[in-house]
Amino acid sequence: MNLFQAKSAQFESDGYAIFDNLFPKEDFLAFRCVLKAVIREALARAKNQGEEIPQFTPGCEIEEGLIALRKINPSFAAFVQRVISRSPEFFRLSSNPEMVKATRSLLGLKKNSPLYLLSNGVILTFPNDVANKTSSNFELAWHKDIFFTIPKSQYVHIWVPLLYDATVEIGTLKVIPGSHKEGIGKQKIDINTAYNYRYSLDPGSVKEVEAKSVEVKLGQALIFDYRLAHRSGENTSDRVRCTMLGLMHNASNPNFLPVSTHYSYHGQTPEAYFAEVFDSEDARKIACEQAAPVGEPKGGV
Ligand SMILES: O=C(O)CCC(=O)C(=O)O
Repeated sequence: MNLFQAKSAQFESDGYAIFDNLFPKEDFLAFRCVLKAVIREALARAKNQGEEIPQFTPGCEIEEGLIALRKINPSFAAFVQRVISRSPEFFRLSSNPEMVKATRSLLGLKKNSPLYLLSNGVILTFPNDVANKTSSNFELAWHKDIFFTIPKSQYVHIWVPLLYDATVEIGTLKVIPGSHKEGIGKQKIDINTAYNYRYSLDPGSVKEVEAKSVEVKLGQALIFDYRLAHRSGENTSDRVRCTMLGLMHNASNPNFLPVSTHYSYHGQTPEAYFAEVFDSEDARKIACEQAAPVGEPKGGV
């Protein structure tokens, strides 16, 4: 049995598999450097807006600066999360060729079968901050992602630590091994909550005693079946948990349909800008209609 066959057997029985040494060290280093630069940018913005920035140890932008930013205003941490999630350094990690190869093998696909990446983003979870469930602080209850993405699609879920090993203390992912065999499961919808928390598993249907915290080392990738029940662990460390989240859909599946996305501009929309520059009534009309955002991608970016 070769490595991919062994991983596929585990994926089939438990619903997940961990792959080792997928990422070159320099890709993590490049990501870390850019993350620090984005944090410095957010700190400068906060300062320009009159916020008082606490002193922090030089070089400790991630460990101290990011936490300080979130305390000043969660929107600064959200800025960091949104920018780093669209950085070339993150895209390089999220389309790592070895991870793509592993995905094709788990989905039983051929070498060049088309895959479709969706919901790729960086997830930040702040230490001991469970009460603040916002887009810059992920803490999800038991769920499956089936209704968060393309209906009836076949895909894998990818979860990768980006800065440190994902230990129980830093709040690694919890899963229920084998729960993918139950399919969609018993789910509930809550429309009075942020989008990331909308769909969850009925607590009575979750076999909590079978839950397992899956520790994932830096360099490894956790790849799991789209039907696997999973939830966030609690970050009880003093560091920010920073992970890659992404879905890889099998684009050869007959039910697969690519999406069109709507952007939320978190400020002025292009039409409002057009109206400002050209004093256009038509652009102003559209800008007013856009007052409410249409949809959000998973990950809250
Ligand atoms: O990283 C986490 O804490 C949760 C991620 C997750 O469950 C998801 O994206 O579906």
